[in-house]
Order: sequence, then structure tokens, then C-alpha cells
Amino acid sequence: MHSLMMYMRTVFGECELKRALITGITGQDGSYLAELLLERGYEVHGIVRRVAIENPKHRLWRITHFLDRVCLHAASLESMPSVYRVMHTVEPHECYHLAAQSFVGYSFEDEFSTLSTNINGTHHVFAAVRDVVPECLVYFAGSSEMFGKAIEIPQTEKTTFYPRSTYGISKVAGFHLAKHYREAYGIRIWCGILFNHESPRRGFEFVTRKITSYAARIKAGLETKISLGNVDARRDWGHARDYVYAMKLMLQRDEPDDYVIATGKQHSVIEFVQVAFSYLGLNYKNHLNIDSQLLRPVDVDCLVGDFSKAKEELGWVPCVQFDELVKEMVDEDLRATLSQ
Ligand code: F7E
Repeated sequence: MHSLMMYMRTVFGECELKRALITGITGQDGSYLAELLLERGYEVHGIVRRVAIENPKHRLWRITHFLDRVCLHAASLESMPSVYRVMHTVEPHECYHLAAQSFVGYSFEDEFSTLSTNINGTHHVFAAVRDVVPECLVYFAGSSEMFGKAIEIPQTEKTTFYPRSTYGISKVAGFHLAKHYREAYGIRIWCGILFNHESPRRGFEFVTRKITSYAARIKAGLETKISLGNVDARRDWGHARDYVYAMKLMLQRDEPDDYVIATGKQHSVIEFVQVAFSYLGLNYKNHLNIDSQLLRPVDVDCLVGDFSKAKEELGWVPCVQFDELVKEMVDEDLRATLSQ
């Protein structure tokens, strides 16, 4: 694949394909984004850890269906030389920096690696763009976790940040690094402030996928109970496929900016449970166990985004509604459970 791309680049010269580099290509968002960019005719490159290449069945499951159409580069975002090497090899026109330790719950267990991986990884990517491909358009994955203990409802691009986890703090640092690289070096970096976004490709550690996978297993008679922590937490949940489309739209704008990407609608964790279980004809009250061990030292209680700016300037609106999202996830988990 790689040599073919190099050959095409040499032979076709001027009319070369647009090259996109995605960090975090093996994750939920990276996989949907790669699909979108391939559809648009991009040459897609991804940074992955060496262990992922060595263990494709376990680590590359979200991208196996298009593996032959992308070029993967083994590198670690924590190693500046390896990020620079990939940047030199690919010379991307667009770089989507999605990779991070993104599980908030885990950031309480390992604050140090969350901060160092997320902040240094982001810094390495931005510095490599500045030094190797300064014309490259960059997307940075910000997060609604930056609002944390939100000081206003709904949250907009102007809402003051109040992060409540080292994950949230690392994203605030990345956000300010992006601004700094824009202002000091003229690097064109867009920040998406994405609220929770889910799909059948969501990791099992996140609450939505945990709920839909347990609902399916309970329906199939393989489990009887699900244990959850703070079921009163409220989130603004959208579909990941809609959200990666917003990333692409951002980079089509002339000037870099920040955009809240959300649905504007809020639901509690318990509502998610109720919709998922009742879709399968189950009464969640018969299966739910509240486990205080699953509570975080501090939680984010209430997030809901105002996406007016994205609607007005990008023409972006979320397409998938809450109920449809839950049902798509449950359907996929039930299908996978029954085919095991
Ligand atoms: O938790 C509560 C938990 O882990 C949602 C990441 O993508 O979105 C995500 O962060 C809520 C929290 O996502 C369980 O306490 C109850 O209040 O699914 P989550 P998150 O922390 O909102 C933002 C936008 C990101 O950027 C992050 O990268 O659900 N909850 N019981 C539970 N959560 C989990 N994981 N497991 C439970 O058993």
C-alpha cells in the first residue's frame, strides 16, 4: 500500500491526492473519519502503536474492513522523533489529532499518564506540523469535559472551562496549546468541542456501550445484572458518525476557530438504561445494581451543548436522535451476542 502511494505521488505529481493523517485511527471516531475521507477520495494515513499492528484482531477491529485502503504508521505520540518521522513520511495536507487516553474514569486511576500522554502527545503533533508541514490544516479533538462543573447551561464556545478530571485538564491544556500555535506560529488548527458521542463502535468501558452490551447479554440469558455508578449524571449524547462529519466541515472553513458539536438535548444515564432495556422488552429495575465502587471521586453532573455556531457557520446539525442511537447500539450488541 505504502509503495503504491509513493508511486502515485511521484507519477501524478501536481494532481496528487489529498493526504490526511489521523492519530487515533483505530478508535471509534478515527474509524468513522477514515471511512468518510476515503469516500471523499483522500489518501488516508493513520498513526498506530506497534502493539496494534502486532495484534490486529484485538486492536484493529474497527478498521479491518478498510485496512487495505489505508496506510498505517507505527509510532508513539509520546515520542517526538517518531511523530516527526511520520510527519516527514506522510507530509499530510490535513491532520486530525484524535488520539488520547480518553476514558475519564481511568484518568482518576492514572492521573500522570493521562496528563503526559494527552498533553505531550498533542504538543508533539502540533510542533511536528509547525516544523515539517506548516501549511497543513489541523483538527484538535477538544471535549465537553473541559466545561466540567459547568457554570452555565447550555454550554457554548464562550463558556468558561471548569474541568473535573485530569482528562478534562489535559484537554483544556490542548485547547490552549492549539490557540497558542495559531497565534504564535500561524498554524491553522480547529478545535472541536465535542460532547459525548457514541455508536456500536464505542469502547466497552464507556457507560453507553456497557449498558447496551449488558442489555443484550441479559436478553440472551448470559447475564442477569448490570452494575453502574452515578446513574443521575446527565449527558448530551450524539452519534459519532455525525460528529466526525463536523470535523471535516471545520477544515473546509477559511479561518480556524472553535466549535461546540452537540445535540442540544440532555438525558440521564438512567434514561439511557430505561430506553435500552425496554427496547428489548426488559424491565431495567429487575437487573440494575448500583455499585458505589463505580462512583468517581468527582463527576460531571450536567452537560448540554449549544451548537448554534456550528449550525450557522458550518451548516452542521446532528442527524441521529437519542432513541435511534440507543436502538442502533442495542441492535448491534444483540446481533453480536447471538452470533457468538
Ligand atoms: O461516563 C456515569 C459516569 O465514561 C458518562 C468520553 O468520551 O465523553 C466521555 O466521557 C457518565 C459519567 O463518559 C458508569 O460517572 C455511571 O457521569 O461514558 P462515560 P464521560 O465520562 O462522559 C467526553 C465528552 C469525553 O471527551 C470522554 O473522552 O456515566 N456512569 N456508571 C458510568 N460511567 C462508566 N464509564 N461506567 C459505569 O459503570
